Amino acid sequence: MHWRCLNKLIDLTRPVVMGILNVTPDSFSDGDRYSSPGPALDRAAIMVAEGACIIDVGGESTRPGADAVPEAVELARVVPIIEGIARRWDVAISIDTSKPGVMAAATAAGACIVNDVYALRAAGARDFAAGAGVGVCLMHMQGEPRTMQHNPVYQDVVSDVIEFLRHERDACLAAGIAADAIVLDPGAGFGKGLEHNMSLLKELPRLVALGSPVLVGLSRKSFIGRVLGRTTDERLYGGLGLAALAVSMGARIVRTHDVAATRDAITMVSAVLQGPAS
Ligand code: 8Y7
Repeated sequence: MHWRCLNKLIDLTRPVVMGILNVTPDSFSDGDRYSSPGPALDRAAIMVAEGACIIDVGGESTRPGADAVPEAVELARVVPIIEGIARRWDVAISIDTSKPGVMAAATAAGACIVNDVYALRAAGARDFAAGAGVGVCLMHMQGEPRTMQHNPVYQDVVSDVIEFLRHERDACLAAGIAADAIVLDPGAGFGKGLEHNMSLLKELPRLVALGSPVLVGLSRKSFIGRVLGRTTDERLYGGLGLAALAVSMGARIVRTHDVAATRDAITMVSAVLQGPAS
C-alpha cells in the first residue's frame, strides 16, 4: 500500500507518522511558539530527526471555537515555512488548509499533500488537487470549527462518517483525483462528543475496509482529557495508547505533535503484527 503524492510515493507497508507544525498564533497546544520561521524550522528539524514521514504545516487554527483567517494571512504564515522545509529536507510536506489559493501556493512552495478538514468541499479544491496531482487527506467534520462542538448529533456516527467519506471520495474520483492519492480520516473531535469518538475508534476496521489508507489525528485531543482528567500537555500517554490501538486496527498514518514517542509505539505494533522491519 502507498500514497501517491505529486513527485513522491509514500510507502505505507508500515505505519508512518505525520508531525504537526502549527504556524498559527492561536493553535490550541503549540501556542505561538512556531509562528516565525526560525522556531518553526527548528521544530521541523526535530520532527525530521525523530522520523516523521510527513510534516503537516497549518496556518489557520481549526480548534473548536476558532475564527477563520484571511487567505493573505494564512499564505504569509505557511509559504516561508514550507519553502524552508523543502529546501532543507526530503520529507513530504502537507498543507493543512481548506482554501484552494493556499493549496496552490503551498504546492508551488514544496508541499505534495493537501490535508483538508473540509475534505476538498470548497469550490475549486478538487479541481486543484486533480490538476496538480497532490495527495489528499479527506477528513470528516460535522459543521464548522466555530460551532462544531455545540451538541453534535448523529443517527449512527460510524455509518454517517463512512457514508460521508465514501461520498467525498467518489466526488474526488469523479473530479479526476487518482484513487491512490486519496487517504481517509474519521476526524476525531470534529463535531463529535466523547461517545462518538470512542465508537469511531472501536469500529475503525469498518473505515479501513473502504480500501483507502486511513489517517488518524488523536494527539492531545480533548476527549483524551475527558477520559483521563488530564490537561493538554498531560495527554501523551493516552494518545500513544490510542495510536497503538488505531494502527493495530489498520490505520496507516498517525498525525501527532509527539513524533518520537508515536513512532516508537507504532513501530512496535507493526513489528508484532507484520514482523520486525528488515
Ligand atoms: C486533525 C487534522 C487537526 C485530524 C486531520 C488538532 C488539521 C486539531 N486535527 N487533520 N487537523 N486529522 N487530517 O487537535 O484529526 O490537531 S487540528
